[in-house]
Amino acid sequence: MNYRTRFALLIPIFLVLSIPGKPQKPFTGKQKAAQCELVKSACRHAWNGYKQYAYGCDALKPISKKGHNWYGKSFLMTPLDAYDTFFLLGLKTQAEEAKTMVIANLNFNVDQEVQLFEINIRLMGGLLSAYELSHDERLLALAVDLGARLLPAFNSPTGMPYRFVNLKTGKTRDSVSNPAEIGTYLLEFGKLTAFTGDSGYYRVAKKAAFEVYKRRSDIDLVGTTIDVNTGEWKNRESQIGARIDSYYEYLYKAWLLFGDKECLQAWQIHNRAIKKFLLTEVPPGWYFTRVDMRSGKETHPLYGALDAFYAGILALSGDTVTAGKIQMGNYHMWTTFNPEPEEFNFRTGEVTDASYPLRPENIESCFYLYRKTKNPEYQRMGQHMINDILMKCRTEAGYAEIKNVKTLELSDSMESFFLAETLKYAYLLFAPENTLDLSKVVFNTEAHPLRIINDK
Ligand code: DMJ
Repeated sequence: MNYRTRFALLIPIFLVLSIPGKPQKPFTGKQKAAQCELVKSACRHAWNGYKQYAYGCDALKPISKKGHNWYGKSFLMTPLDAYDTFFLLGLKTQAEEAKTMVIANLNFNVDQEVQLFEINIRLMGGLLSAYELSHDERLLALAVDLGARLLPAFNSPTGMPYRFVNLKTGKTRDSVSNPAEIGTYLLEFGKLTAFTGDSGYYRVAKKAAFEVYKRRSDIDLVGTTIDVNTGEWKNRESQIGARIDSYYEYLYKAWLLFGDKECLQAWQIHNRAIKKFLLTEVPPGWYFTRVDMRSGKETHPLYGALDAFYAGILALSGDTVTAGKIQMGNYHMWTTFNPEPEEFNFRTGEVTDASYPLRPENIESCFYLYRKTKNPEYQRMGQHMINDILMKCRTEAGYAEIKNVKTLELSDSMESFFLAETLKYAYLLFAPENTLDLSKVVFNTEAHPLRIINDK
C-alpha cells in the first residue's frame, strides 16, 4: 500500500483515537516511572557509545563507531549539549563526566571559523545552563570568552550578523542569512548581559532580530533568506520551519525570560499573520503551509519535522486550542510514516525529504501541550514516538538517524541535539513536574534551560 493511500486510510482511525480535549485514561505512576527509566537507559547507551568510540569529539558516528568533528578541532558538542539532560535525569556520574570533559578541553582561542547560530544554541546555551545548574564559575568564564569572540559577527551594515565568524581573528563570512540565524541570540546574549553587566550583548541580539522584524511585509510575514549587507530579501517564501523557526520562538521566549514587551508585541503580530495566512486544515489535522510573504498566496504545501515545534510554542503562550489542532497534524504525520519525514506534501501525502535525523520538535510539542492541558493523550502520542525512535534507531554504539523513513535505512550520524533535546523532552513528558518547573525556566532552542529573570 503506498503512502498516499495509507495517509488517507489512517484518517478515520486517527479521529477516533486522538481527540485533544477529550479526557483519556491517565498513566499510572508505575507506567510513568517505567517510561522515564526507558529514556534514562537510552541516555546511558548513547553516552557509553560516545565515550567508547568518540571520546572528546563533537559527535558519535553510531554505525561506523567513530568520532566526528564539525571543524578542524572538537568543541565538545555532545558532552556540552548533553550535560543538563544528564543533570535533569539524575544521571549524576554521566553529568560529572561530561562537565569534566568540557572544562578540561574546551578552548575557544583557536583560529577557526564557526557557524554563529549553531555555536550559540548548542555551546553558548549549553554553557549558560550548565553554569546555572552547577554554579561552576569555569563554565561562565567559558561562556563569556565565547560571547566576546562571537560579537564581531554582528558588525555588518545592518547589524544583522554574518553566518560565520573566526573565533580568533573575528573575520566574518557569508552575508546571505535567514531569520533563524539572525534572530536566535536574544536568550543567550540576554543572559550574558545579566551575568556580565554588559548591556551590549542583549543590544546587538535585539537589534539583529528587530532588523528582520522591521523588514516584514505589509501582511506581517518574513521571508526565508535575506542579505545582511543590503537588508534585501533573497527568498520571499514565508514558512515556520527551517531557517525561520527559532526567530519566532525567541521573540516569545525573550518576553518570558526577560519580560521584554517589544519582543512580545512582535511575536503577537507575527503569530496573528501566521495563523491567518499559513495555518491550513487538512483533516485530521492542521498544518502550516508556505506562502509568498507579500501576497500570502500558497507557494508549496510542504510541512515536516521542524515545523512541528510551533504547536509547542503556541501551547506555551496559552493557545492550547490551536496548538491541539496542529498536534493532530503532527501526530498524523508521525503515524503515517513512522517516524515522521523531514518534509512532505500535506495535501497529497508525497514525501519530499524522507530522512529523520532524530529530531525533537514533535515530542517537544507533546511535552508543552501535556504540561499546559494535563491531557494524557499527549503523553500517549509522545510515548508512541519515543518508542519508535528507541526501537528503530538503536545501534550497538548509540542511536542513528534514519536516511529513509520508508525503508528504515540508517545513516551514520547522531546529532548532539538527540541528547540535548529529544531525550530530554522524552523524559520530561513523564517525569514529575517539579523536575523542571516551567514557571522558573525557559528552554533555549536547543532545550537548554535558562532561569527566568523576574522583572516583568
Ligand atoms: C536544533 O538544533 C534546534 O532545535 C534548532 O532550533 C532547530 N533544530 C534542531 C533540532 O531539530
